[in-house]
Amino acid sequence: MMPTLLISTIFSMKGILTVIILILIVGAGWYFYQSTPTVPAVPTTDVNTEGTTMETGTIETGAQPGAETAPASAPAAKVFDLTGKMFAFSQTELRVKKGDTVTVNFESTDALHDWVVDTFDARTKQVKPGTKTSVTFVADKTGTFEYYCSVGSHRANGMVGTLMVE
Ligand SMILES: [Cu+2]
Repeated sequence: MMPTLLISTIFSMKGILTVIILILIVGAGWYFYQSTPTVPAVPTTDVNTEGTTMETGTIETGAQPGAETAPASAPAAKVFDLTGKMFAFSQTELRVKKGDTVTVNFESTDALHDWVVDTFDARTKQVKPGTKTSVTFVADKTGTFEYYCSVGSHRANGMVGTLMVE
């Protein structure tokens, strides 16, 4: 009789002790949870508003080579209509801004020609007169790049032009 009573008393005390410990753990956890400081998660935005005016008057902002921030102006879609003949393009200079999506619509007026810029891996099909072709690419580098006709010796004969990415 006595041993049974003793054992049940010990068990019941253990139970009370367990409950107290649990309350302490939960309470401590709640305290730490409440006192955790809130981390501000708002990223700072560094907008480059620096603008320069180029001689043409059409350039609103200068491209920043190697800059980490995006250009102040949004990239635009630029479309050029060019024709080609022996041995020249109808336009010998194209100007765009870095990041622009450039589309060149090309047509030959005499023989087989195409329009190529190696740096941007931009290349139209070689087309005969009466067939239109086009190529679209993103001018993602600033600089001056030669475009040319890759048919025969047309390039060597001066069928070239300059793409300026500013
Ligand atoms: Cu050609």
